[in-house]
Amino acid sequence: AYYQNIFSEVQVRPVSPEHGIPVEVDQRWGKPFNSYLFGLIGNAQVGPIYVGYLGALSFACGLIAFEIIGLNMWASVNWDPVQFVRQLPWLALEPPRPQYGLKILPPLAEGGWWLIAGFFLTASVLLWWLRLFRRAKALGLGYHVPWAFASAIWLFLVLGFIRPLLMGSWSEAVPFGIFPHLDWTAAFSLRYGNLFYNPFHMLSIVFLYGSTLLFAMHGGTILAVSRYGGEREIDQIVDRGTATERAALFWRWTMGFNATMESVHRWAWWFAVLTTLTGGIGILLTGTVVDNWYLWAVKHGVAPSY
Ligand code: BPH
Ligand code: BPH
Ligand code: U10
Repeated sequence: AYYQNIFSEVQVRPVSPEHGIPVEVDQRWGKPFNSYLFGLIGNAQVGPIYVGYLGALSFACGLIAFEIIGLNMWASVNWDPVQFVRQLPWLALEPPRPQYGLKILPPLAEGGWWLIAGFFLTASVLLWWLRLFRRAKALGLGYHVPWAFASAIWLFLVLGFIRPLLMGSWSEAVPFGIFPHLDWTAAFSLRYGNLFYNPFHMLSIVFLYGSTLLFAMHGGTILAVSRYGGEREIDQIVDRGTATERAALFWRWTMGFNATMESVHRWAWWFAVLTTLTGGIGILLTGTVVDNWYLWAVKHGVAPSY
């Protein structure tokens, strides 16, 4: 094959679109078309997309949550369209105040809408997880992607559901809104004595930054050996070629040890998964088991106690 990259690639544009392997229940939707721009960043063929009842339900629930949040924000500026756009980043849909505790349905304007939106958003995300699982199964894949997403959902549920349950109040949960959720994050850290001293926050940071480090290393490595066919990573796992050899040697020479064409993907998967897994543990412990991370750190000799 000729050496091809984003600049020299020949875009495949079949007259009749490629439909992939047959599936038992076929609910693919949309008339496929070719796009030059998509061809530059990936496959030129766009669609069909698999809808199915899980996808349709997930999208419907997501849309309901999105609408409830948006309409509440709009109502908060007296339905003024200009102010809605101007103040959008500051607008919020807040959870119920503490006096409502875990009440299922407080007045709509006092957190009721927040609970309804949260319900539909959670349903949407869980349905999306089922969809990932079912699509992976239909294609005969492993379940690595759905399990990785499950790790993200774990943190999502801890922040918005599990921890508020343990604390006995929905008011503990995160508001919907751009800056409001950032304010919540900062306030949370301050309230519990600086999250930097939470060892699970530390771990989560290690894995988050580690993920970007690994992504940069691996993306760079593969691009650098693509002239030897390195981007055909799977071929290179099964039948190690000069691209893998050089990639491995590069890292062995640079830092004394190296991964393999397969294991580097396991490194990446675990780093990403552990980011939200450890993060969720850290949040769950905050306010339930530990009330002040700074004092905790002093007590355990992590922070100095002058
Ligand atoms: O499918 C996915 O990715 C493409 C899954 C996903 C994942 C996955 C998936 O497989 C994995 C492995 C991860 N995320 C992993 C991670 C990391 C941890 C391991 C972690 C860092 C992380 N994800 C974080 C995040 C974050 C944050 C907060 O940091 C966000 C916001 C996300 N991930 C988001 C996502 C989604 C892109 C996707 C995903 N991660 C899950 C999609 C999902 O659950 O969808 C449910 C909702 C819908 C289907 C509908 C939503 C509706 C729209 C918001 C509104 C539509 C508007 C409409 C079109 C306008 C028209 C109406 C108007 C005219 C009125
Ligand atoms: O897990 C964590 O901590 C243990 C989170 C986190 C946090 C948190 C977390 O909850 C909080 C409260 C803070 N950080 C607070 C702070 C302090 C105040 C701002 C400050 C000290 C700080 N964090 C600092 C830092 C720093 C630096 C350099 O200063 C770093 C690097 C970090 N924090 C890093 C991190 C991460 C390790 C971790 C964290 N802080 C966040 C990990 C992460 O990826 O979180 C995002 C992912 C999710 C929330 C999962 C969402 C998955 C959903 C299923 C997606 C659904 C999408 C859906 C389709 C959307 C549709 C919406 C529409 C319908 C509207
Ligand atoms: C990828 C990939 C791919 C691969 C891969 C990888 C991405 C598909 C197939 C790589 C990925 C992995 C291996 C996965 C794991 C990676 C991570 C988790 C990312 C994070 C990595 C780390 C945390 C590891 C960090 C380790 C480092 C940086 C190496 C540490 C090593 C050193 C500090 C030694 C540095 C060596 C130097 C400077 C040169 C040699 C020096 C010595 C041996 C020391 C002694 C020196 C002398 C005797 C010389 C004299 C000294 C002089 C003259 C200086 C004197 C100065 C004085 C002040 C006295 O996609 O493909 O493969 O593997």
